[in-house]
Parts: sequence; structure tokens; C-alpha cells
Amino acid sequence: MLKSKQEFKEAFINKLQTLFGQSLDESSIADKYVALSTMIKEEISKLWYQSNRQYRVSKEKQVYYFSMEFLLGRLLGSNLYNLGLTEFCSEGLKELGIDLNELEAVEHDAGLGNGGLGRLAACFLDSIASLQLPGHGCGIRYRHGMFEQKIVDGYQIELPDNWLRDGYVWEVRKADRAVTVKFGGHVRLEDQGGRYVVFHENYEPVVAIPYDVPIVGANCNTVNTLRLWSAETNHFDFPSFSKGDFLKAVEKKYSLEATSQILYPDDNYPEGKTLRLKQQYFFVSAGLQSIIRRYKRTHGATPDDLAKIHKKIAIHINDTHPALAVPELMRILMDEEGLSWEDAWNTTRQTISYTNHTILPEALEKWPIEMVERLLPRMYMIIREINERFCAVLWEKYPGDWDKIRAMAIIADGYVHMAHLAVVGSHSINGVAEVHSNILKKEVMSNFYQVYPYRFNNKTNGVTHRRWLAKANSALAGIITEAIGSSWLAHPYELASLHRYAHDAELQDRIKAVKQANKNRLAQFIQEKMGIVVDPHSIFDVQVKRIHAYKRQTLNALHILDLYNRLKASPGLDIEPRTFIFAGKSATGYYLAKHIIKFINTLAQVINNDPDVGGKIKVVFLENYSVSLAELIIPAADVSEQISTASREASGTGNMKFMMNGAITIGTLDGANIEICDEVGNDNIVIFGLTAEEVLNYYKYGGYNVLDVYHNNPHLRLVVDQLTNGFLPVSPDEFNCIHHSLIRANDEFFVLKDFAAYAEAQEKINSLYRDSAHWQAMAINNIAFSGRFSSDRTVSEYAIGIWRIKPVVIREV
Ligand code: 26W
Repeated sequence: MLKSKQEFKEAFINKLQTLFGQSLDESSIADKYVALSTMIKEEISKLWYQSNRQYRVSKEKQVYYFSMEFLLGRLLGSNLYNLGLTEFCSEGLKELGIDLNELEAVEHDAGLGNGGLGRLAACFLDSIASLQLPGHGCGIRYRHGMFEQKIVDGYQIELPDNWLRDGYVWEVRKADRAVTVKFGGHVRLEDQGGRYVVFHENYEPVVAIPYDVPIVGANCNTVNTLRLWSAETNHFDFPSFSKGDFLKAVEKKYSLEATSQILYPDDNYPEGKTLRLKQQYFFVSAGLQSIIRRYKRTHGATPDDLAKIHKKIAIHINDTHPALAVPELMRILMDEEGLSWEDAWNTTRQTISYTNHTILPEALEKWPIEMVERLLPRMYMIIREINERFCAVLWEKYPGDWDKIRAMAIIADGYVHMAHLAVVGSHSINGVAEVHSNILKKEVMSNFYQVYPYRFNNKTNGVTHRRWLAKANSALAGIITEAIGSSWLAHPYELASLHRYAHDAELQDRIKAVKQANKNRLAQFIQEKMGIVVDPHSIFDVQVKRIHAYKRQTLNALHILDLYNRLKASPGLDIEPRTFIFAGKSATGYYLAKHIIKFINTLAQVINNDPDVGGKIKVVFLENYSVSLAELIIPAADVSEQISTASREASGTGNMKFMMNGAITIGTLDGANIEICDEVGNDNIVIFGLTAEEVLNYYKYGGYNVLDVYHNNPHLRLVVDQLTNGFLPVSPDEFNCIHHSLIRANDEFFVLKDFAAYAEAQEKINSLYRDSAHWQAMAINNIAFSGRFSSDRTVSEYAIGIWRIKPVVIREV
């Protein structure tokens, strides 16, 4: 089909006819999208079949990445890109009068994640396949992904996301591979001649149906699988139906299917809901059952064979959300396959590895004992046994030190502590940036580090440079390739040779022109979407990410308010025009974050409509931040705001995407910012504020009094007062919660402490930007040294250091 452009065009027209019975002229843009995607999927299917076959035959070890979230975004564009078909299709379609970009825009984002953790999982899948590694994803096919955010009167409003409304071309339903997951009921152990047999009775079965999504590797024949589980049931209450009680007849069906209906929109902000625990066990159990089933077919089904699964399978758990993989794998190996506790435990521990993604204490998952016991009785029995054996080891090591043992126990204070379960049950525990991994070792998990030092390691995050540079900013990618050749696409470290051209006037001009075109495109989008006219020649200063107190959008906003005050006081103030762009969602129940959104929007309303400002500064809050919106915004950014309280942001990945696109970071020494700074050097980044060590010392020993700062800085005092003194056109108590968090709660995230340093750093940005040649050189250096932050580097570190898997080269079909 895809041999020549002519053939492609004919096949496309043919596809429209066979799918929809329509000619090219009659068909809608949505139909054209489906026709093209279906054609591409057919191409992928051949490689997919071949990949699976070779994996089976070669019997090489494979990794399964278990994650409650996969924030894929759109797939048509990235699939075309990875297949090397973008140009070909775009030209062919153009000859038919069709714009490929418009077709791509038809696809609903697969928003099956909240933010960093979910998008990281999606970047990893892309890199695993592109490195020709045998590795697959396992997750949940949420009927409703991340909610759609509307901004109404400055407030966040949540609407359900209906991404499956028009069907999803990329998935394949595999009803024949369904498995059953058991909830509730009672577990009875029967001693049958010295061996315990487990009977799980009166449970509620939920049928898990897998939907497979192909994951296409770049410029190779590898196609891996993302298996997403959906809760479905044939249950139908016929007696109620025949009595005419139709509601009751379907009630049970809907309650069983609820399991995979909705993604919890919580990021670093847990809600201890039974349904969430149910989701966790649902996909973990379904995933493991299907993996073990396949293993038995390929590698043998005796207990001896099963005791060796770690030689052929690695299971990675993305944060603690899939930590039930530990007791569930134990259950399968013991109850279903007849292994002893000791053998099952050795195998389980050698199979599973765990990544921690947050150190915010409130985000560490724990489940009430009673909830686990009721919903998952067999899991609870196994966890209790793991806990008892672990505590016995601790008792040996620390005899009599009850406080320490209680602090480390898996079950303590009425809860099951999932991070403890994950640490005890896995052979590798990693953080996602150097500073984060060190804090895990030295602070948050120091007890565990003392017991298992060799298990702890670091794997600094990365992002796929294919989506975030080559595809999102194809014009920039083209210029890079013209300058240094195309090998950086496969070997992103080679971007470094761009460094030599940092001061090349011609390259600077071309890169500047691309940035300008991207800014024009975003400016136009802002005008169309929001009716706000922004100056495309102003500095585009961007903070896009989840709204959270520790990410300190408040710091950015208060600085804007200060700038506004200063402009009002001296209208001639000589600053570069700036457009402050925000986007991001708040967890639905996060009162403070929701008011931060309102605060930013209130500033926008005041500043954008004040003629005294003379258009020098504008504030824009773009609604419904998503992967696709990020692809539009990030290439247009001049300044990347990465201003979290040092020590709180585990890594950050947005910071890497901006850097790749030539934005200059203004940031704290937190997460991967530290490594970005190491790579580009102090001259190519603007760093300010407390260090992680200083922050941690304040948390430990105290010594910070916000009022000292408040009383000593009149600019700062003014903006804090303006939150509640009627200056802003809202009811005077509207921003009490922000004021309270800063003053009464003694500024937990050091917003005011870092304020002066931030304002100074912003002035530095201002003067750096004025020297255009210098700014362009900085931008080029950022692109040049971003190679380290490709997820290809990250994934190969996981493959070598944790998963112990090797590439399998898939042959042509
Ligand atoms: C239970 C509620 C909940 C939900 C999600 C708690 C914690 C999470 C995630 C682990 C939060 C998260 O996404 N963390 C982010 O992970 C990224 C990928 O490693 C990092 O880059 C971010 O710094 C980190 O905040």
C-alpha cells in the first residue's frame, strides 16, 4: 500500500469507500482521520505480529511496566513519525487537498494520566520500543480520562472527559484473553496432608478484558504492546428483569463495571477511596495473570519453571499504585502454582522493581487495614505474613527498638503502608533525579537504606525527544539536522555538537525565526480561544504544570503583581514586554490550588485591561492543559518557569521539554533542574533561591519566621496585603486561603522567603533577553546539552541496571 505516493493516495480513497461508503469529497474530516489511522494501523499490525512472534521464539527476557497512568496524548502523528511516514503521507494528502495537521487534530487525546508520572510512562514506552527492547505497558482503560477543565469566571470547572466518544482506532479488544479478578468474600485455608490449599469463597468476580494498543518503535520494526484493562461483565439480573424491575436488572452490571470508569484526578494529593484500591488490584491482578499464563506457555508450567520467572520477566511498578503486585505475584505462585512461601518470595522479589516519584509525605499511599481486609482478604493475609517476617528480620537487627520497627513496618497504626511494601518486596528502588534519590536514601527512606543499601539507585528522568522536539518542533529539528546532520535523532547526545554553533549568527537567526513562528502560532491560538491579544514579540514566560502549592505558581503570580505595582508607580519603567502564560489543572478537592487558579485569572483580568500598563505585561491562563496543548505551548516558550520549593519536586520533566526547545530556565536547585544546570553550565540558566539542604534543615530544625521577611520587604508586603485588602476585584475573603498559607501557616513552601531572589532572577532574565545574540547563544546551548534528558538514555539505564533486558532486533516482514 505504501510503496509510492500514487498507491498511497489510491489506498486512502479506497479506505474511505470501504469504511464509510463515501468518496473523498463527501467524507468529513473525522472520517478522513479514521481512514488514514486505520491504514497506518494495518501497517503496524504486520510489524506487531512479527514482534510478538520473535519475542515468543527468542525467549528473551521481557519487561512489563505497570502503571496506573499512561498519558499518551495523540498517536497518529507519533506513529507516522516513528514509522518514517510523516513526509510521505503529508505530501500524498496534500495532493488530495488535505492538511495532515488538521487530520491529526481530530484525534482525542488519550488523557489516561494526571501529569508527570503518567507522561513519563508514555515517554518510556516510546523509548523502550525505539531501543528495540522487549517491553510492554500494563494499565487501565479508563472510560473517562483526566477531566476537561473549563475556566468560568476565573474558576476551574471540571467536565467529564469522553475520549472514547468516537471510538479509538489504535486499540484492539482481546475478549478471548479475558481474566477474572476476585473481590471481597472469605478465604479459607484447608490443610490437605501438610499442604495448605486456599479457598476463596463468596467473592465478587469482575471480568477484565484487555485492550491492546501497539507501541511503535522509531526507525525499526519493533512494535510492543500497551495492554489496558477494562472491567466488563455479562452479569444480567434476569429475575429482576422479568419482574419488570429494569433498574435493578442492570444495577449490578454498572457497579461491577465502575472499576475502570474513571481516572482519579489526584496528583500528589491522595484520596483514600475504596474504588481506587479496587482499580489498583484490578489491573495488577489481571496483568499478572495474563503474564504468568503466557510465561507458562513459553517457558514451562512446573513449579520449578515458575520459580525462575525472574530470569525471563521483569515487573516494574510506577510508584506504589501497583504495589499490590508483590502480594498478588506471591498469591499466584503459591495458591495457583504450588510454590512454597520461600520460593515464591525469592522469585517475587527478584522480579519486581519500584520507582518512587514523590517525597511529599501526604502523597505516600496508605490504606486503612479494614479496607484492604474487606476488599482483598487474600491480599491482606499475604501482606500480614510479609510484614511479620520482615519485622522478625528487623527485630534481629534492632532488638528492642520498637520505635524503629513501627516506623518501618508495612502494617502499622491502622494502615497498610504501600511504599514499605514496595521496598521490601522488590530488588531495586529508584528515585527520578540525583537529588531526589539522595533524599530518599538520607531522609525519607533512610531506615530502609540502612537495611538494604544495595537496592537503592537513581535513574534521572527523561522525555522522548522524538515527540517533544522532532515532532512538536519540526522546523527547529530541521535546522538542527541541517547544521549537524541527522544522527542526533537516534543518538540524542550528539546534539552536543550544536554547541560549536552557539555564536554562529546565521544559525542564531534561523532558530530565532522558528521561535518567532511558534510564538505567532501560539499568539493566534490565544486570540482565537480567549480573545486576548498578546504581543508575539514579547517574552513568552511560561509555567505549565499541575497546580500545586509546592510548585509555587503563587510565587510567579505574586511577582507579576509586584511588577504591575511598579509599572503603575512608574509607567515609564523600562522592561521588556512580557507575556506570562499559565496552564494546569488542580485536583478537584484541592481548595488552595483552585484559588491559585482564580488568583492568576484575577490578575489577568486586572492587568490585561489596565491601559496604564500599556500592554507591557499580559497574563494568560490557558484552559485544559493536556499533552496536545503542551506540544503547542512549549516550542513557543522563551522562559521556562521551574520554581518549586527545593527538595519537593522529585524531578520534573517539563523542564527537559522546554530546554530541548531552546527556552531558558528560571529555576530553583530542585529535581532535575540541578542536572540541567550541570549540563548547560551556570551561564545558560538562571538559578535562584534556597537549596534543598537549606529547606530540609528548616523543616527539621525550624528557624524560619515568615513575618521577618514580610516586614522587611515593602514590595513583598504590599502584594501579600493586596490579596485580602480589597485591591483585587473579588470579595475580600476570596484569597484568604492563599494569605493564610503564606502568613498564618508560616509559608510552608518558602514562597516569601524566595521572593526577593526570584524578583532579582527575573530582572536578570530581562537584561539577558535584551542582548539578543547572547540569548540565542544560550538557547542553542540549552538545545545542545539536552541530549542527556532523552528518555532513551533513561530507559537504557533501566534496561541495563535494573531490568537486565537486551534488544531483540525484529526482522522485516
Ligand atoms: C495517591 C495520589 C498520588 C497520585 C499521583 C500521589 C502521587 C502521584 C504521583 C506519584 C505524582 C507524580 O506524578 N509525581 C511526579 O512524577 C514525575 C515523574 O517522575 C516527576 O517528574 C515529578 O517531579 C513528580 O512530581
